[in-house]
Amino acid sequence: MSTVASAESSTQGNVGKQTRGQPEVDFDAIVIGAGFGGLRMLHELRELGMSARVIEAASDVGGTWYYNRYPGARTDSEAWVYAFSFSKEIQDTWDWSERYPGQAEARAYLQYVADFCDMRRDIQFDTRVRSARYDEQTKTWRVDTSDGRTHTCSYLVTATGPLSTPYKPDFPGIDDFAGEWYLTGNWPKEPVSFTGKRVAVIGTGATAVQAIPLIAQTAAEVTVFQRTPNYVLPARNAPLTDYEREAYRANYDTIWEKTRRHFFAFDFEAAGRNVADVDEAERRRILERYWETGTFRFLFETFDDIFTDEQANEVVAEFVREKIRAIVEDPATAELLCPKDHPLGAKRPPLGHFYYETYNRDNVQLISVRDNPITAISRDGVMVGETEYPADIIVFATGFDAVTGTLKQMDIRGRGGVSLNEHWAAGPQTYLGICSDGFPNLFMVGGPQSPFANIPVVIDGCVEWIGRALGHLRDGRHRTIEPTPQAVAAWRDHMDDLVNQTVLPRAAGSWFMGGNIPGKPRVVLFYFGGAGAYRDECNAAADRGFEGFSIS
Ligand code: N01
Repeated sequence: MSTVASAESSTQGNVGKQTRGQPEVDFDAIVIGAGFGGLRMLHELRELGMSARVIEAASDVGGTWYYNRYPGARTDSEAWVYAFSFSKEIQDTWDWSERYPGQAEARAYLQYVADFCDMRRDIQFDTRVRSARYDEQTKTWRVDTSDGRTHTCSYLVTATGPLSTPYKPDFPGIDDFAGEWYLTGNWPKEPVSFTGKRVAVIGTGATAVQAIPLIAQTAAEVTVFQRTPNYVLPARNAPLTDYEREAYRANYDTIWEKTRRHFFAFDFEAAGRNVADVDEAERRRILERYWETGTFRFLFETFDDIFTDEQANEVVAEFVREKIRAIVEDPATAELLCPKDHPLGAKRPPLGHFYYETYNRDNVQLISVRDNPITAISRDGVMVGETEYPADIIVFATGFDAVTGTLKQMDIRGRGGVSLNEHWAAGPQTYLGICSDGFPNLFMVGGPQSPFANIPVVIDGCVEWIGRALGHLRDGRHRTIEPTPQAVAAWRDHMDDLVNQTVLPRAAGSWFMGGNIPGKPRVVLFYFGGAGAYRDECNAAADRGFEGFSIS
């Protein structure tokens, strides 16, 4: 394990200098974004002795934890694996207070890391990357930023996160709404008071599932507009004790090794059995046990065929529906909350903190907009056809233009001036989810076609691989790396093969497939072969001399 000591070496720009026979550039690398991905990448670049500038639109580090300040925002990963593994010192000195850290704590952790490693001197805040153009003559990137400046670099790394461009449906009438409205993915810094207010919440994804129980505690009324019910699994949050903190610190080597091998990058074990291997009584005992345990262990440590066998999936899905019917007192509301149109896990299941229990409150009502969609926002509330639901506050918990949205907002142009937008018009084109053909020396951390899994661990693998590629270029005195179109096409086919071995394609509207954004190409946006297998594939390509890449 590396330490942060070597990070003490300065990575100030090379302005006016020519380094290692390369053309004059301001920085070896420019990294876009100062969330988990950007900070981890900056550390890697320092380890390589490269100069770097991180450009961040927000006023501080944090990424998703900077913007998502909505009530109830917290991680769905357990604290000790929602962290960096590169520094034992950070592991030993940072104390997580809860099993699932809240937004403020997750953000404070990233601030702590940035300060511990003295990273801020290499981060330019309050600045947006407007465009980036690859110059074929000099084999460098020119990056234009919102402060009117242009920076040059040899390597451009995007670390913009898969869920960073919030999506708000374009309902007519919003401009005339007399109350307040908020978008969960861009929540104000000042606290929002719901006390005594009539609140409309649109959406029932992971964000709304976290926000609704808290909003309901102070609001006069909460009206939830649900288009698709989700399978909400109990989180079972709790404060962490000193004993627990000592235990995970003492076992970190094993924990990280497990996360690196696990399908979704958690420190979970495989169940070692399928649904059909046990009789009904044993099945129920296992499901009850993991329902009480909380976390996604319910999906991964109960049975191994939940994601691959529709019948097995349905058995477990029905168990969840039984739980919903048992918790929610009004049978009609319970039935509306029961997902029936997609298998369990085909859309990302949220973790709930008394989510279903919240529907037993007198001040909460659920409106299904599946068959009768929201048609407009009126001056006084939300219109569903001719029916008006009065509201003082509307909360849009309507998700993100996931994975590709933020990348496509920047005008990134590769060889021949071709834009990433044009190149990706029918969906992302990458090899390993890290590089795209026609875009030399562009790297993506947590980019499209990399795994959907516990993100810090995915980021770690991507960044290690990028570090390896940069080291290879430097050691071999090479200037550029770029995947071949053949490798990119094969990777896309591989994404389809992998997802088709699972139940995931059965959820038409999933943001995993671009299905939540009108007009977005419906293609699988992630590698669904498992985070461990992904690492192996990436490393194998590197071991074979960066097979699938042109290096010049
Ligand atoms: O977004 P979503 P999210 N009319 O897309 C509904 C991560 N996350 O922000 O399902 C009515 O899941 C939409 O309906 P439908 C996590 O990976 C992580 O909640 O498309 N409704 C859906 O109910 C998660 O999966 C954490 O039919 C409309 C909702 O809006 C991802 O972020 C916490 C509508 C959007 O749900 C996204 O979650 C929170 C319309 N016109 C989130 N348009 C943690 O780990 C959309 N909807 C802590």
